[in-house]
Amino acid sequence: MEKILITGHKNPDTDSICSSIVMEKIAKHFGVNAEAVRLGDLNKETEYVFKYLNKEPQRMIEKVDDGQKLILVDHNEAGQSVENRDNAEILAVIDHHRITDFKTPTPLYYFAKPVGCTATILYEIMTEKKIEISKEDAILLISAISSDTLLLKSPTCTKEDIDAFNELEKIAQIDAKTYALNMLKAGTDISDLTPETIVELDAKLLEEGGKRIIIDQVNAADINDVFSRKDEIEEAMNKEIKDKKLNLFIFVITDIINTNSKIIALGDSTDIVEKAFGQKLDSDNSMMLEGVVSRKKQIVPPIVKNL
Ligand SMILES: [Mn+2]
Repeated sequence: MEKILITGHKNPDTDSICSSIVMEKIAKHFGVNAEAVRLGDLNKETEYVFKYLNKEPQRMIEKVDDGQKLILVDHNEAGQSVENRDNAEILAVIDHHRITDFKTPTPLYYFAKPVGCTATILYEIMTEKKIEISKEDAILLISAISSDTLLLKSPTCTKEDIDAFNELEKIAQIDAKTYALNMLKAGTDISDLTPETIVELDAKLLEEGGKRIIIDQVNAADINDVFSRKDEIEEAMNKEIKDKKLNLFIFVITDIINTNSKIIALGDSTDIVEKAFGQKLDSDNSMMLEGVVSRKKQIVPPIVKNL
């Protein structure tokens, strides 16, 4: 039987990796010969999950053959998908992102919900279809939900995510909050990364209102763990500004314990940041943003509004 591949997005996060694996189980339940694959290396947070489970992650691929049948999880935008997707056949999408340019020549299954995490949608499908959720499935899903919602504290988190987390905790039979905090902390260790890597780790380019802006976000258990490397990080930011002709580079350090963020802003358009957040940058180019943790909901919108 022809094999169907399941993939999350490029530069995969915990949701893309864990949801692909659980989706494989759901597909097999329906008699589909499916295999979860990944499009990149695991980050340290996701590595923690696999060490905890004493499990090997799925194999990595870069591109697919013409005509390959695919199931996409945790993304739908072509630019985030596997190479050669245009010549593949998409059978299903399970996602929680905006839809801007999605087109297929054939009918497909499309499961989308504006929840905090793809894993929450998978949990709901499994519950509805009465598919047994093993302890390992529960831990994979808890990991994804905790990662995407910053342990249920991000404004992207919904009641559905919280309900799923609580039910999965019972199945996993672990103290899910303690587990998830350790997982998030494992992901904050960037001590062995170069500043050039750090400023590219989770960088998103925004091109709007004639401006080119990069917003990069890193999580920290203590903001000073990262802020103490400010000089070398600023040097790398300035290089990016020059190389990529940026008007603004915003580097966001998010405190996962106290749920606030400190930003460093450089470029010729830092006035946008001051207008967006209604405060002046300190003389060291930084600004504290109390209660701000979500780039998607709390940083991008005020920036775009003030372009
Ligand atoms: Mn996600």
